[in-house]
Amino acid sequence: MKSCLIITDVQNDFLPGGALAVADGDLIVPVINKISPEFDRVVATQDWHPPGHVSFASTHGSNLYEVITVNGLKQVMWPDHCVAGTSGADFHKDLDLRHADLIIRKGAHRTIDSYSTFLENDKKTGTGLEYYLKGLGITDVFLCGLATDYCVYYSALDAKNMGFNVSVVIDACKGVDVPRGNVAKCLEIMKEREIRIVKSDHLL
Ligand code: VGL
Ligand code: ZN
Repeated sequence: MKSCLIITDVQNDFLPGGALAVADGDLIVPVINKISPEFDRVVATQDWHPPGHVSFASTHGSNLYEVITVNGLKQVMWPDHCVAGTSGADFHKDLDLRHADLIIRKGAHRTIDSYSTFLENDKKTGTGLEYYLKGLGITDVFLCGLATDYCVYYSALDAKNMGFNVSVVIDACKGVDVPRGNVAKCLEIMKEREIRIVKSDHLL
């Protein structure tokens, strides 16, 4: 077995005080720092949107958290967040990235969102991460970060479909829970797909 930890979107805009803050999102930072030396490889991701991105309510004049259809895809209307190069898109200042081998940015195309760090929301356009990991002989992918019910969830499903053994380190994740109940629903679906839900102290 060869393992990789994927640290998902631990960025200022998803943390308390940020544009799309996940409640208690900062509490996972020390947990991630503690586990990250335990893996063969570590990848960190950044949500990295251009101004006027398709996922921003402001782009369409829509209400926040409304779901609209754009180019045939359902799209949640988020507040403007993680605009490329802004402080909101920076990693949390205490996130220890000394073990990170690769930083991958996603959602950078104006007309398509990318929750998953493997495939954009059209489920076709790859980010290259699948082949990076397969090229290194990684068999087991562990996911942590933000948000449990969006980027972690869609990344976990894609990783499983791509043939990796997949675990979500549940105490190293926090969800946005939009709409309410979404985190619980996503956890159920992940368990059905044989994605393991593990605790950080089982990895140490
Ligand atoms: C995310 C909503 C919008 C995430 C990204 O990182 O889970 N959620 N963009
Ligand atoms: Zn986003």
